[in-house]
Amino acid sequence: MSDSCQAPQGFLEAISDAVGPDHCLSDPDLKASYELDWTRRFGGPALVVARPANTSEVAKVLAACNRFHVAVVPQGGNTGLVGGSVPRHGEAVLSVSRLSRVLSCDPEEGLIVAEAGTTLAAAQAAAAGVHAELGIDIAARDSATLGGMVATNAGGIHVIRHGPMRARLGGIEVVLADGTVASRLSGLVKDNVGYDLAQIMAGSEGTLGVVTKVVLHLVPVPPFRVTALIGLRGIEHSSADPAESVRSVSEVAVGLAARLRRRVDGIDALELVYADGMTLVREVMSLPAPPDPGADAWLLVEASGGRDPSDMLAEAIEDAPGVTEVAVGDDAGGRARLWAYRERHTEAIATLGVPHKLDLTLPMKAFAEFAGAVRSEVSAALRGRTDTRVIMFGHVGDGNLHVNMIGPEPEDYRADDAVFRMVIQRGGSISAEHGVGVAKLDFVSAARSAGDLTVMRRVKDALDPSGILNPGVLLPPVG
Ligand code: 2HG
Ligand code: ZN
Repeated sequence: MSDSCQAPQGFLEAISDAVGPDHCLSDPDLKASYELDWTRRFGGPALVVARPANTSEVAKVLAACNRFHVAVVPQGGNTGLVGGSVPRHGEAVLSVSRLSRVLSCDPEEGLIVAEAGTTLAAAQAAAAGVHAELGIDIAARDSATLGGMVATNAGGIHVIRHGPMRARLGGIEVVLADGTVASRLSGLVKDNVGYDLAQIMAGSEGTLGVVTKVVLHLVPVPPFRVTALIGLRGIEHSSADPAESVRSVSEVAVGLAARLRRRVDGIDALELVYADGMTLVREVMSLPAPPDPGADAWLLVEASGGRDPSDMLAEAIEDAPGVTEVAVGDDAGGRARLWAYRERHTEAIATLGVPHKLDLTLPMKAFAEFAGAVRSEVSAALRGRTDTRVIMFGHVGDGNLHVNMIGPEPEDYRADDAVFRMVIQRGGSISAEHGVGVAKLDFVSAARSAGDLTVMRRVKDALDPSGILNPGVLLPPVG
């Protein structure tokens, strides 16, 4: 296996023959944007970047990598946050960015078929053209690609209503390590003929094959959609101790989220931001004051359906413990203005430095206690280092909290490990929606049973016997 930037003789010619010389990039300047991930924490030199235009070119690239034993990293929009889609040690990069066509969008069948490099935003626009939606949405929609979203089983803001990417999948086309094309694109909802190819690939992080086409289920555009941003203050503890005040307002948020789900039909999103993140986002993005600018946290709720959910929402929010002020958006512009406070967190945090991003799920009963305890555990792990900023936000409706830390060096894992241990102790997940990549490799064995890992390894060995596909990602080394 080649693991340096020295290509085996004849390999670059084979790639150039497969994709054409213009799309076989070996110039360092041309390769640069494929070599570093979005966070700037992960990356390394690529042996070559291959940019195939279609499935048969993908098959040729993979067959060449297999023949020459060259490791290959599949890459979509390079918006991954765990180092799973960038080279580490001189692997080849296979970018699907040129596979970007929407092939069909059929509201009668309720299906969209698109190539893997299609951005989420482009697929959403195609769906909107037939008065439909995808039922999945993430802040990185303009760059994230459908293939990458399948590979990471991306989640996002509508998971509580429509599930993560694997729940949206109606079919797939994938190229295996040896160039074999496996395709199941019928999109039939009932189709029980054996193993489910799409589900095997969802969440496999480029270790089993390269996704080339994706079939997704559509949902109709609801006639009514309302978003509310709700200011919250902690009520059960004094706010003298910052950890207790985070915990207290988190308890309020978890309680309100549960109440809204009980009382309001058609909840699409339940998102949470805290005061420190709100202050940062407002400063960096020059956003106006939110409702109750002095609140400890804000819950963003969105609901939609065949009837206007405004009254139901107002009744559920009224008199709810800890609620201070509310702003409502019921048209596209008004909703977008409220979403900006939540969605622009990632960009705002990136202006502070290279973040450590921990994407976690907690059981609901552990969410508030965990959020209150994170900062002291991080500080203990870093032995009192005081220049670390911890900013949390996330999808409180499904227990998914994003813990961002700025301060520790990129390769300093002490705080990451401490937080992962906290999550495992509380029965949570170390990867909610971003995947494992290289960032969480050390915790996979703690997060999965031995038998589970054996199945994963055997599937990997069967589909990629030479181990050329994204080695070092998702599966921890044996032993
Ligand atoms: C989001 O929810 C994304 O906006 C990114 O999952 C999370 O930046 C992050 O930590
Ligand atoms: Zn998220």
